[in-house]
Amino acid sequence: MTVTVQTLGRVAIVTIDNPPVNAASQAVRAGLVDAVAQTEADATIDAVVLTCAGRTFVAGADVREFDLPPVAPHLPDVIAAIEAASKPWIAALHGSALGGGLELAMGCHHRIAEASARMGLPEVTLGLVPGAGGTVRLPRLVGAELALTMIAGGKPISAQEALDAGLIDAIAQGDLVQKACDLAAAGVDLRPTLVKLVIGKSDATRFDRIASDMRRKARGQVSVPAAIDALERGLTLPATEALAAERATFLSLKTSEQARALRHIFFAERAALSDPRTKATPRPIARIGVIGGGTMGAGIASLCLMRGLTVTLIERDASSLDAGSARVRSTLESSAKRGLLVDLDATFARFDAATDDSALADVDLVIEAVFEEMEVKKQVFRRLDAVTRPDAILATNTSYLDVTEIAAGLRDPSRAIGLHFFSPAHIMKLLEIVLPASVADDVVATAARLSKTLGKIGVFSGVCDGFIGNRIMSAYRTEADRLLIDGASPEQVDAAMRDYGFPMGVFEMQDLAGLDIAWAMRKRRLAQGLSGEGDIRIADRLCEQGRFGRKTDAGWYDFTDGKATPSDAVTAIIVEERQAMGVADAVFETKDVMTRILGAMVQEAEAVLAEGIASSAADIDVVMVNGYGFPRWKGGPLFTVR
Ligand code: T1G
Repeated sequence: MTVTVQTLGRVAIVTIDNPPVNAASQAVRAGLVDAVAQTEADATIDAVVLTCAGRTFVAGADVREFDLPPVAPHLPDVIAAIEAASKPWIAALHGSALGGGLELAMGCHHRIAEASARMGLPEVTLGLVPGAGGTVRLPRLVGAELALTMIAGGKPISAQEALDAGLIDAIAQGDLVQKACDLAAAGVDLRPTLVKLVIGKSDATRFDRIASDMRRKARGQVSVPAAIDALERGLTLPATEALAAERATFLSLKTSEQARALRHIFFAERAALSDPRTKATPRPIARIGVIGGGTMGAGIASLCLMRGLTVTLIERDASSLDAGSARVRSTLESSAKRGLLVDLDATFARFDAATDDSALADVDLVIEAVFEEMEVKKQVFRRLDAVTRPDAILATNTSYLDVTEIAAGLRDPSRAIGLHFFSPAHIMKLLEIVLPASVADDVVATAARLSKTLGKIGVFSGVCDGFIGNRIMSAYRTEADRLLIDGASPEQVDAAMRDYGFPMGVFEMQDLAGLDIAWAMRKRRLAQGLSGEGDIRIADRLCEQGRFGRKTDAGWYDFTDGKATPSDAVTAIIVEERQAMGVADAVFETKDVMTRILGAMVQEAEAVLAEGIASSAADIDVVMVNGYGFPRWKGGPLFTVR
């Protein structure tokens, strides 16, 4: 049974039990309609508590139903039945009350939550708007401005924020359901939520300013402006009219291309680590060693500390160690300032640093983040082989080197794996888990569980030059250079990519990251006999002139007071290279830019798939969306062609 009704004195307890997240499936909705009828007919019941079994309150409508025609009873009707009940309903919230789950709770007459509960309307992240009254009831409970940021931003708020705003009536100290029953037994009123709204002139002005800012930031996305429009109707129209308009918008967006793309990514992210080897028993991981306290090493160390692990940082000498430790401390301090870290002292207590490898004698896993040079990495792995426990896992953070070759020097290569973090490691969600042929099944299972522990979106990759993401990025970056030779300008390419939905274009990105870093990488790769990135030397020539990007006020663009402008010097170099390659000047259509860029991405992605480097097209979409700025609401490069 997905919905059961028990009684405690004169209080009915309605429990939803639909694992894993109590999604409001058709069975749940039908069960709730029956529960309303049953409690209304029972003269011994004065009030109702609505709760959920398992780890969370209703986490939303059942997204798996969205590709099917809606089946009655529909959630808005279930909520209306609860709201119209003659006996007060109290929602008892734990875990995440999201989307339709929060809408269901707002249809109840009162709400009480556990301190750790979170509440939100994330529909815009799925290309939708709230479809069961969220844009009408939420502003009536928390006010227009917070409703706007919650609905258009899609991010949940904490129980304390909800209490302060009036979304919930109390935070339960102790047993949640018992507290809710006590509240019910003490007598609560049938408080309506669809009350008339009055918005003051100054509030309306603030609202309009925030709304226009959110519309601008959501450029290219359909759901955010639609959600703001729905909220504006919720604030101005009679509730019934606004509810009907909201539902119509939700139903029309549900079948939209962007909603389909966002559902694809939602499920793809959760299906990514489904390799059969993850069924092996993972090794326990509590103590991590990190070799190298540079940007990546310090970021990885900070991430592991923030996620509750114990970390030993190793550097080659005292000054590098001090610098690395300082990077870790400043990352943790800034995370604490942003409320991302609760107990700074306790976190620091789990951190130590040493220059002697013997400090790694008892770690469960080591991640090396040293210089991207094969011999350097092999030497580090040889050192680790000598000092770590035989069952300790050795991971390399290399972004493109051959993990099989790095592992080959070990007495037991089966304990080696690649963990390719993206900078900044404590923020970027993507983790490429690179699997050499020698890796043991339980090491694969351990890496998959570590990815979850670290809050990452993990994707398995085979061993090749650049794995999945860097290999595809290298292909479209080469195509972007070819576009310049064929007549496009850097600003044309960047503008086209931004219009498509990338946060910035490929040349702007290089100016931000620093052309010298990629230049050094290209020279190192050539020195190691690895392939270059095509035969076009425009970027090399910019570097030879010291044009490294923003940091030198000149790169693909000239920078004046931080503002980028097209550069005549760059244009001259492009023309020279174009002529040297015998290409006549061509006028380039912006629409052709993305055709070529996407084409190069898809071609390389298909090769990555065909070679078995990625285990599915969906995995490639997850990598490109979460690590390389591919617009999420497009679903990923391969989703666009399938
Ligand atoms: N519907 C169906 N399945 C869902 C689901 C949902 N809403 N949410 C999660 N799952 C599955 C998920 O696919 C995975 O399945 C398992 O549950 C665990 O998820 C009408 C229109 C709640 C914070 O957007 O944010 O309501 O892989 O790995 O890390 O206005 O799940 O095990 O087979 O993410 O602990 C709005 C989406 C829907 C919330 C838990 N709600 N979910 O995170 O577990 S639209 C959402 C989450 C809506 C109304 C509108 C998270 C979580 P499997 P998980 P987690």
